[in-house]
Amino acid sequence: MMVVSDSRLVNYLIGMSAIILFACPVQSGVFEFADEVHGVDTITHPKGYTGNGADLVITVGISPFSLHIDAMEVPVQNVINTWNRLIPTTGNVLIENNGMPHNQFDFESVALHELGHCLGLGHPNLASESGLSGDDRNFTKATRGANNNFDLNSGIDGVVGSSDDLRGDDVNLHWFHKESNNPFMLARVVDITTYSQSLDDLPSGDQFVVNGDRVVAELMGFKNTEAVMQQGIRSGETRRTLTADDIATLRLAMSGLDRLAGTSDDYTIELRYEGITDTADIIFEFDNQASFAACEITGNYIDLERRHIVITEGHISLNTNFSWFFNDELVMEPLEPVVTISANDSLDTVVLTQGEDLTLAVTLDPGKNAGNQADYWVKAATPLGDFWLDGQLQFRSSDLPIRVFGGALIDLSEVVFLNVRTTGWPLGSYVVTFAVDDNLDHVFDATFQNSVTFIIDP
Ligand SMILES: [Ca+2]
Ligand SMILES: [Ca+2]
Ligand SMILES: [Ca+2]
Ligand SMILES: [Ca+2]
Repeated sequence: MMVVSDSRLVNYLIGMSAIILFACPVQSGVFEFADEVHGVDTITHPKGYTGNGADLVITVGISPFSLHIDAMEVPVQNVINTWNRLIPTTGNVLIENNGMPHNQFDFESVALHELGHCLGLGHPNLASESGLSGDDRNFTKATRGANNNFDLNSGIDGVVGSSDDLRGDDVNLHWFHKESNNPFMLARVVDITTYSQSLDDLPSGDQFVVNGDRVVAELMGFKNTEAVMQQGIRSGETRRTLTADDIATLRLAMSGLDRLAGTSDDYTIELRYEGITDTADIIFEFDNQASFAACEITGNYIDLERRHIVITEGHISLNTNFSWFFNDELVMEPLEPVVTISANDSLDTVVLTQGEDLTLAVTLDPGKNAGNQADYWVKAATPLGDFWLDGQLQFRSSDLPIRVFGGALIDLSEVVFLNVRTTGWPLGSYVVTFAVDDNLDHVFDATFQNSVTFIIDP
């Protein structure tokens, strides 16, 4: 096994304007170790990957020699959960009303970024390791190319890092979605059939690869959104959830040596919190070995010819000479969707006298499926057979399912869909079911459902 000649120190430095920069000779959309030396299409994998399909477990701990040990425990667990979930978000940059003081730096946001480096992800932007300054650091990650200089022209829109940038002979390092060149959207399949580094694969009209910078995001219609791996965070700001770009890069790695998803060399990743220890795969430590925050990694080639490197060690250093904010709220796992249906405000069986009023209502907490496309259904099994609520909220008798609605799963606090007098209703038992699916295919799956029974007595 060949040892990669250099380790990488990925800094998060601070500029005079209080803008933090994640620095170092690295590169995500871009992978660590992707450069002229190791190959621009080098893919770097988390510790433990051998080239065979596996469910990797990567342990994460807090050094017993660190300062701020107690305060770090909650946010370190939060960032572990965030990387485990791989949920793409927009609007992830919070500057106002985020529960932290303006003059402090959010440890959780910085920890999320540094942990990404320890998994093999580099900066999608040129960043401070380019030696450039100011806004030039926000151009999309590339090598200098044949003229040995960065060619930096922000194009007609004047926005650095967007699709009209003119980059001369610079060689792109950023993996992009071939169809969209949009780092804020996640393709269903992520591998080399859908993602590329070659400018020839850009959508027609695009000049260069877009990176997940916040100004570019705004230009593309996504407010307050920035890739977590983008270098640069301000005091008083939080960035605690991932974007599509962060996830796409990791998923590309997870497609394995053949760079194709769905084959036998694919792997999954589970980060596991080990508590206070100095023997985990990745260690957090306030040891003042970084000017602000940095992840030091070393790697081994597992496939030199196909340019695959695996991280062997990750150490995240932080500096105590800054005022840090430690989130003390453990982020709960988003749960499965919860649906309820009630009859006259009761979730249990209700007995009514014929002619009495009946109110049926539903609630939906979409949980981790929020925003996913789904079929919605309401079915009533009655003494006269099955009825289905249709798109006009009318019950129709049908032996085949009829859908209420198809679209995104959203939070419904309480929606009353029937409020009637039961005069003349047949006596007997009625079971009404509210169901949502984990898909939108017009087929009644009832992935998540709840029923209520009411009985009409004389
Ligand atoms: Ca531009
Ligand atoms: Ca150049
Ligand atoms: Ca594969
Ligand atoms: Ca369905």
